[in-house]
Amino acid sequence: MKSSEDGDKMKRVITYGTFDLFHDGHYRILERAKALGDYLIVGVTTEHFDRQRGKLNQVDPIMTRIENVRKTGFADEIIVEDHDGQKIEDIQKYGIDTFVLGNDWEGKFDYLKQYCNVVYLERTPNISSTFLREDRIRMLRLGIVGTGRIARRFFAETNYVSGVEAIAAYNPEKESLDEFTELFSLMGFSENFEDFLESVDLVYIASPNETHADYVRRAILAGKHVLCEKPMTFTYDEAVELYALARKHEVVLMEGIRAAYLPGFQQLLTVASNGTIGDICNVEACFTRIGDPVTREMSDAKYGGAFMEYGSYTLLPIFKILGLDYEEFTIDSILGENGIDRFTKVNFRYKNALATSMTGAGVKSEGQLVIAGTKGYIIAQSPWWLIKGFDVRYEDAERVDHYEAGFVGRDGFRYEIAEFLTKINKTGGRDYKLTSQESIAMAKVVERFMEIRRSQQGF
Ligand code: C2G
Repeated sequence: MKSSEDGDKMKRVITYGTFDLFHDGHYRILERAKALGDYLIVGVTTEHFDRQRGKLNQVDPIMTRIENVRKTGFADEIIVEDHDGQKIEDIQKYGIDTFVLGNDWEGKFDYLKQYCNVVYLERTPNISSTFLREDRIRMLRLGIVGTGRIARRFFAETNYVSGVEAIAAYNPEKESLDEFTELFSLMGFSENFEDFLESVDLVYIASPNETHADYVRRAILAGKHVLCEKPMTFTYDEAVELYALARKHEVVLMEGIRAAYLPGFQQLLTVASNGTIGDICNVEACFTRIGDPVTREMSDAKYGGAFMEYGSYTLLPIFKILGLDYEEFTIDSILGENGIDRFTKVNFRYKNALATSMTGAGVKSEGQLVIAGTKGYIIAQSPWWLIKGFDVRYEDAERVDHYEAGFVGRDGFRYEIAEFLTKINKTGGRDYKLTSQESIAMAKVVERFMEIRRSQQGF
């Protein structure tokens, strides 16, 4: 182990964080970091740096966050972290022996091992209310239902949204649950769903499609805010019922159609509506994937398949751009060998426009979103559901206006989570990114799709 520059044997430890809405998870990591040496330096992030690294929704200003770290009495020195690459500089500058972060960052900072020890301490699994403030905005405790692939990606992104802490997970399948909770230091519940609900303020539901609605209902009845993966329900009536139930219990219910919350998608909607391409005549959205044949979406003839898996994405731009007052819609699918729909087209007729949703599972096409107008068209290339930019093109093929509206992170979950918190904390004004009416309208198409597929499958 290195000693510090002036030759003293004092062991120097450094740790970093936002320390927003200070809670006992923060307190405990500082306490344990301090115990690893003689001198603890704490780096507190600036708002600008957090924005740059894509951390959303901070509440406390930096002075408050620094003051909260100071009050613990563990920090011998507090510094400000304001740029990428600073950790390497600080470690060398301060002669650091040990770098500490919580194990929600496990592996991410291993590159610092060439400079000092890197220690990931177990994050505090169940933050208590000891440090939670009484203010309107407080740290909210999140529970995750389902512990599969999507839940893992979702969990990683919760770290980038301030004001929420994932603390618990639920899955009746114990093996998958244990693996997940061990990996992320969460409390695990595999038996009583109500006990799980009791321990959290809000839930994210990422279980198999057919279990969504029941979990949503039970969570609402327990007074919890709910973010549910799409499709939330299979019927129009059930969607109406669940949103009404959420209103009655004064909780937020949100369907997790990630594309709706991405900054680039908001910009695309603006350009589509501000006259740039004139009157809109057609919207065409396509999403296909040749997935692994053993996955649920590729093999479950009842609840999987192309439309169930990707239809929420392709319906989204249609409903956002042309609205919900279509005159009629028709659905056509071809089935694969195992009974799933391999390719499904939904055609909408509006008074002055047409639209098509195309989804494929086990088939590949150009996954693009094209919006045709009387003055030009918008084209967002695959993967437009993770939109980072789009073009506006005109009759004159030479003329192309390019719009960049990227997002930070790999899969954009943090924007959806941030929106969920904004709604809960009522800091975001009117609900417009994905309204309950739009979500209900999607359920209506899903319902019709399921009827047709059942008759095609012969049951
Ligand atoms: N932490 C913890 N237990 C919790 C929550 C957080 O041990 N229940 C730890 C985190 O792992 C981190 C520290 O508390 O080590 C500060 O967490 P945040 O304020 O969320 O800051 P973070 O975004 O983790 O900062 O340069 C910034 C750092 O890279 C990460």
